[in-house]
Amino acid sequence: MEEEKQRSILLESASRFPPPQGVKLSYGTSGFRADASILASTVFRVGILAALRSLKTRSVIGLMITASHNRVSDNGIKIADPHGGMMTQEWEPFADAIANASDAEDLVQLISQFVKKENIPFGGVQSAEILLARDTRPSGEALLEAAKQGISAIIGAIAVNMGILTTPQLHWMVRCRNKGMKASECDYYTQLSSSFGCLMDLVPTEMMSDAVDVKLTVDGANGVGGEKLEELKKQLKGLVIEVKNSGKEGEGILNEGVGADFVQKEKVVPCGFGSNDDGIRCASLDGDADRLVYFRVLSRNSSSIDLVDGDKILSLFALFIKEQLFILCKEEKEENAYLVKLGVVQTAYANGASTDYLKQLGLEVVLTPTGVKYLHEKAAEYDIGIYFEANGHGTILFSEHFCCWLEGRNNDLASTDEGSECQKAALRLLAVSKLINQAVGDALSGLLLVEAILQYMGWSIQRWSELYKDLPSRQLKVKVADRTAVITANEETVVVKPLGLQEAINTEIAKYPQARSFIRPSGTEDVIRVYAEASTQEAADSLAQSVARHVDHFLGFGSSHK
Ligand code: 16G
Ligand code: MG
Repeated sequence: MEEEKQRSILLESASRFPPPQGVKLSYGTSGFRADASILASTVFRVGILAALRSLKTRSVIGLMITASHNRVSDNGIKIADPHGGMMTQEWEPFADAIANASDAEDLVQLISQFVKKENIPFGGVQSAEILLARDTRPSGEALLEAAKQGISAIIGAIAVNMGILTTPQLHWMVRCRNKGMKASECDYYTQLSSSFGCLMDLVPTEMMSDAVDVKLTVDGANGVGGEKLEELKKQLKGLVIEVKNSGKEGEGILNEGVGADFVQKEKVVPCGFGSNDDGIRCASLDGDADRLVYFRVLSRNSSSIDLVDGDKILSLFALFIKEQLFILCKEEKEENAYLVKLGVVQTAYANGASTDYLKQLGLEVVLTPTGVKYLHEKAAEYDIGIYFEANGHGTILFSEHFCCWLEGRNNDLASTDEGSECQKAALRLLAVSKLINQAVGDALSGLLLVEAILQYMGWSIQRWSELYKDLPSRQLKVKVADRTAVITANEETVVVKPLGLQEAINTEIAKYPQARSFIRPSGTEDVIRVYAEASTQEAADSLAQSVARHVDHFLGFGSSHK
């Protein structure tokens, strides 16, 4: 009876959201993304999916409406699972199936089958709760309404509108709610500012020099990050932040010539920055503030920058964590010693010089395919797992087990060795575990950690940038008839299909010293991406060009190798 009622509610509400014609949607690396004008039905359906996910996991689920660094006219939707990470990959095929269901009948049929297969308590026997948020895109409000209607189409499901948030804020809230911890936006700012304050209080006095400028200038991509950073900075001591491209009326368009993606890919200053910023420390966020890169404007009369990308943020974090672990453990008696498993996770896009540097530090470095869900999963296997994509998305994960051990160690030290270097190291690591977002990469928390570490080291951005010298690289994209024709292996470093393409790439690579190149189908656009790295920029450019030509020859429109 209840099930009948549920079916008819679903049928009735789904018929109000007909799907767009002739479009095939795919959940992709970061949810569904498309031109906002065709997304209402998809968002409505993902609302249903989020409610089912909440029923199945008996936990709070998050639903974020954003298209991150993409154009302002695009939008997208993705789900945060109970632990605050991306939705489990096991549900992606179902997400694809319901997004592409041809009509309301078809949709309800798919849902009924899935609910039976997954044993989901359906028809009002249990309640579900979904936290909803959106970025600043104008299309967000109407899409949020569509998501709410999807959620309400499941009996017992409640949508809680959290308003405009950064993606990592929503993920953080979902995680906190499910752990029974404080989870409001205000709690988020308090946690970040107090753990940052703690790290700043632990900066050695001899490092409190003038070498590190207290001022940081941030490009907010004209998105939600700028607005939230203005809020956060009110609570910060010891750091002066100027936000440009904050998204205020008249300041510019979201992601247009601004933001972390633009700065990292184009390697030029974002709009609003210029000769007056020569030499100073600058950072750039992306449209939903889950990516962070730093840069320094190079000269008074050009737009060129010294880019400090995700790889260098990772290296700075790794260096700091390793040092604190060393201080913490060096005096431990051998029989008590706990061998902390520290690991670093990168993708094939990581600059070869960064991987060499990390290995020289004696760290374990592993690669995964592109996409946060893969890196995050791998990093979670360590006591402390640090992951970053070169594009600036990343974080540091601390295992529960390690955090408990660290709390215990700190308590012991507080009673036996209070104020010692060793205890300070324990306190720093505890502060980092609270500052850095445990759910997902977060530009705001990452930025505070960078700032605290630079103060600790007494380093300018230039000194940081000199940790190692990036190998010149080039990225290109090639439009092809069918990007799914490319199959890769070994964390995307080798092409398995089409046959013969990898051999062609190898022949090109062999022409240049210290060269590396790989291709992969994009997860967010209909293109094949080409990456090349070599000892000079000319060589990297030319290698990328020749690999792109092979891709076009094998797969381009009208190619003979299908
Ligand atoms: C998405 C991914 C990002 C990845 C990028 C690659 C998330 C949250 N974001 O933005 O990790 O680097 O896609 O894009 O997973 P591509 O597949 O188009 O190269
Ligand atoms: Mg983003």
